Amino acid sequence: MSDLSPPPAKPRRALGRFRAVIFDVDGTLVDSERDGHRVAFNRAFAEAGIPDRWDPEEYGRLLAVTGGQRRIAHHLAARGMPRAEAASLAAALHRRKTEIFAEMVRAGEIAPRQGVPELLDALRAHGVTVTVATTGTGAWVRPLLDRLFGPERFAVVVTADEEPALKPDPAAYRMVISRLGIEPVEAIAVEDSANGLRAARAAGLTCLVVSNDYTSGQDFAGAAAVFGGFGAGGPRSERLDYAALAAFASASTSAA
Ligand code: XBP
Ligand code: MG
Repeated sequence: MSDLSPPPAKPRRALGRFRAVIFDVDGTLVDSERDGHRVAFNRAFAEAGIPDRWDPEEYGRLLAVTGGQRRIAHHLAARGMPRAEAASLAAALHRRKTEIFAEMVRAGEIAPRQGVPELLDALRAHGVTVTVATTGTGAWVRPLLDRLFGPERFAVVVTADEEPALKPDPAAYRMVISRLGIEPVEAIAVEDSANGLRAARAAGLTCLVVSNDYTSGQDFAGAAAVFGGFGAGGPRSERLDYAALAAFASASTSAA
């Protein structure tokens, strides 16, 4: 599952011209930001005797800065701390935040987005290779994926540990593609945010966006399609389930 493991066999074309689906984690596979990461950041601040607390609105604005450590450093610098001091305090706070969040994962406090387990099960049943490209930290990403979706569910997992250039940089997507031994046009990315969409597009991928409360007002120009959630039950254009994904893949394969 790590990038040190042998590369997986080249995925077959199980979804039209596509050989793999690459999922983002935060906000896409899991509902992790408002009641997860935000809470862990605030606990780390409290433990360190720092008075700052991020409420849901402020945290929503801070999500424009990807990566927890960069987010803290940006916040500290914006409230006047010298940059070098902000960077080193951010590193220490983020180490503790990562431990706290990993503990929340172990305690079962982070849930998949509704409809995601069903989509992953259907992709497995149809033999589609699924992978992950995230800017999150490996220490919590890997236990979270194992706990919620089962061990070995994803053929490749690239986190900030393997690729420190964070989204909107395309590096994490490029690493997944290269490890699969496929071309960018052969993969579909599933993202929740404009930063993630930019990363996927810059890597040359087709990108579907499934927005959430924090991201639904963002600019998704360049997305192949935008959905409001996962699962069946709503109008086809509003929810992403396996049938919608297969219909998209088939239409996009005949158009190519
Ligand atoms: C997620 C992030 C992460 C998380 C916090 O963005 O930017 O920083 O908010 O996790 P994406 P860490 O969904 O685009 O990957 O504290 O581990 O960075
Ligand atoms: Mg995301």
